[in-house]
Amino acid sequence: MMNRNVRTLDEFTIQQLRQFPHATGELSNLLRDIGLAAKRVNVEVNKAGLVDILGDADLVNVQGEDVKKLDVYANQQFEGVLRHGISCAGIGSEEIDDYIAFDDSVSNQSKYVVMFDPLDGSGNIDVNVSIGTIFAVYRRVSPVGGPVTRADFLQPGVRQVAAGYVVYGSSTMLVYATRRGVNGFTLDPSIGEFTLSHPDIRCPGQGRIYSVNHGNFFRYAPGVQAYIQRCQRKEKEDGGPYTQRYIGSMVSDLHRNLVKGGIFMYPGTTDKPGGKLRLMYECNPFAFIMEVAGGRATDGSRRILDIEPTGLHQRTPLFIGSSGMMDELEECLAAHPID
Ligand code: AHM
Ligand code: MG
Repeated sequence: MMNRNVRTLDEFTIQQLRQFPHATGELSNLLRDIGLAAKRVNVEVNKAGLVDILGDADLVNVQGEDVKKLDVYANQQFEGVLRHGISCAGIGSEEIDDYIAFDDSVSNQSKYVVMFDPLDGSGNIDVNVSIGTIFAVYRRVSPVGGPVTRADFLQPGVRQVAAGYVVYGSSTMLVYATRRGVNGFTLDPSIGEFTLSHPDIRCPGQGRIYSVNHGNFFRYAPGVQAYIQRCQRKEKEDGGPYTQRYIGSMVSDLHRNLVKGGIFMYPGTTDKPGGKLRLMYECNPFAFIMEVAGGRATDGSRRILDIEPTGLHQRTPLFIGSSGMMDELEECLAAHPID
């Protein structure tokens, strides 16, 4: 018997919509489109070990990195559903050099643009580690009716209307945030629908997990090193050392820390002061989700969501997580200022 108390992603977004008499339903449509692409990607991710889709596609993306075949597939799925849907006027993607204006009579009527990383953590595909999709939704600033422009994409993260991620893991989940809250949906394979499993996710104010690539320790700024050591030197009366957890797949690391409490750091290093992660489709969406859930996100000095972007693919250091741990980090950074 179906449990009729379980709400699907569609039912949930439509219920939310009904609370706003003037809402057009465009955002619900958009989320449904994203959910559909995620289901298609999920099917391929799950059989990646079985079929020849696994492996390098002999292509290099705009960042000069190897692209796996599944990245290409995921990008095509997300681009396809958004292009053929009626709720998105254009996209930006980790896999595409410039933004794409769909520029047809239907898409030009839409008020939203979407930026996404179709398959983050793709270096982990070959070894069966959870990977994910990350997306950010903005209301365009150019007039509805015409093609979108660069300015529609280069908006600070604080202007996001919604943001979310999909984690293709032991079960597949879609988590999205609007200003009203963060909600998580688990894919129920028996009906092929995302169903509400984690309503109103709040990030615990104080966590005990820190996530960082420890191999880069000697390349981090002294304040970051001091914070890592502070995590390791926690006294017994404070519960002992914090636990270090780093999957190396941002969506999985951040999903865990969001639910359990924790801090995730991808700092700048001496050789890469801007860090690795991309502002527009990795850091901003997670910063938005984390803030709505009660946490914080900075680049070490600025709130991530306030950064004025200059390029679609720009990088930024990232510190994100439980507000209490962010406070501790900031004490350490302040005690070791960089001249
Ligand atoms: P990608 O976009 O090329 O997949 O890289 C992003 C990933 C994140 O998921 C993860 O947090 C980070 O790279 C790990 O980097 P590192 O191996 O340098 O610690
Ligand atoms: Mg990525």
